[in-house]
Amino acid sequence: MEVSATDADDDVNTYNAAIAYTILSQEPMLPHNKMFTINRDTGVISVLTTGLDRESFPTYTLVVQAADLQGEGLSTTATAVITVNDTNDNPPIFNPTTYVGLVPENEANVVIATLTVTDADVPNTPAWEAVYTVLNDNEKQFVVITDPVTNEGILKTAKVLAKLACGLNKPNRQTLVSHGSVPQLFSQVPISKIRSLGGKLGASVIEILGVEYMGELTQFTESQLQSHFGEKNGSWLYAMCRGIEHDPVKPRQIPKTIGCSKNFPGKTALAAREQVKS
Ligand SMILES: [Ca+2]
Ligand SMILES: [Ca+2]
Ligand SMILES: [Ca+2]
Repeated sequence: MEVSATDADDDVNTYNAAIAYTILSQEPMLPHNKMFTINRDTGVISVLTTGLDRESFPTYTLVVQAADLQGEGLSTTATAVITVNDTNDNPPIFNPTTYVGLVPENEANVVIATLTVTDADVPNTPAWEAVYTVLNDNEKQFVVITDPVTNEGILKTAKVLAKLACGLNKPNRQTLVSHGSVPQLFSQVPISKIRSLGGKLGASVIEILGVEYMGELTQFTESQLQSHFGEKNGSWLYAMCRGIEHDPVKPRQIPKTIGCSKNFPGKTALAAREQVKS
């Protein structure tokens, strides 16, 4: 930052216009009373010492003096307000550090616990937003998504596999799928049975790659899949066919419309009002 002052006096033959800058006061005077310095001749303000901490003191106000006669003459003051920019110098901290949750077996996408962290950096910036990772979940049975508003972590059961497993032997039997059995399971699961592969993307995967079952996708490299279906879809397919899903589960906020209809073709067509009533 640079402050400047002007003086209308003769600056060639006298010191009447020779301005010298000084800092008169600093607010707050913490952690030291001389956090900043000003160049006497140019008015450039710079940081003098370490210790600036946005989390403790986000702004400083300096009263700066400009005096002619090289600092000995007539003077005027100005105010310099300095804002300390945030850096990511605070880790997120779990509070509490232990959570207990209950979940029915074989249920997909069920909220188990809400994890809370605090981070002293500026809210809603990358320095503040938490990304949660489950470290000891080798079978990828759980996902944690970050609530974008509260920064809380929502621990859930993983989606696709669990959902697939609970649909496999409906309605009378349940199926447990361990991560190790994914290759065997996926060798028999048609691509279109996977959530979000039931439509256009799934159809083009089947057509372009000439495959039928989910397990067949493991023969392709991630970049091969990306070259056909785009970076995002490619990576997703690469992970998905191995039973890994990183895709966040988004909380549903707007109720989706539910439609229901029945067709009565040919002979069963309802032609008269009476038929509809019965
Ligand atoms: Ca800090
Ligand atoms: Ca910070
Ligand atoms: Ca942080």
